[in-house]
Amino acid sequence: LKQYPVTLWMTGLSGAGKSTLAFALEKRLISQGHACFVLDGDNVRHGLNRDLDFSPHARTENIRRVAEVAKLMNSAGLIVISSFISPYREDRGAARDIIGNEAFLEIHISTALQDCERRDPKGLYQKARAGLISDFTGISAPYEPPLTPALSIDTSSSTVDSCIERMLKLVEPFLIR
Ligand code: GGZ
Repeated sequence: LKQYPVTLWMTGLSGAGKSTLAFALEKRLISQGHACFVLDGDNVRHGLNRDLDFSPHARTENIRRVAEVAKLMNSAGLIVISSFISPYREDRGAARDIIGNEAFLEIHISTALQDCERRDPKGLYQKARAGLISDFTGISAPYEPPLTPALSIDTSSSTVDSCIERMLKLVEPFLIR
């Protein structure tokens, strides 16, 4: 074993930078010889969770299934980096209970709504403002920020590299050289 398998649970708005940081961190960990895997909307919502939309109930079920998969991957020895909006505090608490408190590291990607909306990489905020997407997080659906995250990262005021360094420091105690 080259790591104690933990789950880095990233939460934050669409466009906050979760995926960018998740894949950059995965690349760094793999280059150091650590087994890890990113779970995100692209590999989960198109397959396992293709039956789920963005209603509150479906988001809760999305997060529950992701947490169960993360738990399985942790028990297979992998470090998991999960990258979902996971807007509800209660759902993240349930994920923590499933994964295990000692293996759950919550990271708030805290980039402000106005910065996410200014970036709007997929044009989704513009569509949400125009009423073309309903229940859009930050616009017409809630986001409940974590109260006591292990780490809080605002990607509008730091480089990707400096964000990665902070996440590496957090996971460092769980890496075995
Ligand atoms: C929020 C939505 C919505 C609505 C589609 N609300 O920036 P993206 O595009 O690539 O990431 C967002 C993704 C969110 O899926 P999650 O599984 O992370 O959400 S949750 O944890 O709340 O279950 C966004 C896109 O899906 N998207 N419609 N209405 N984001």
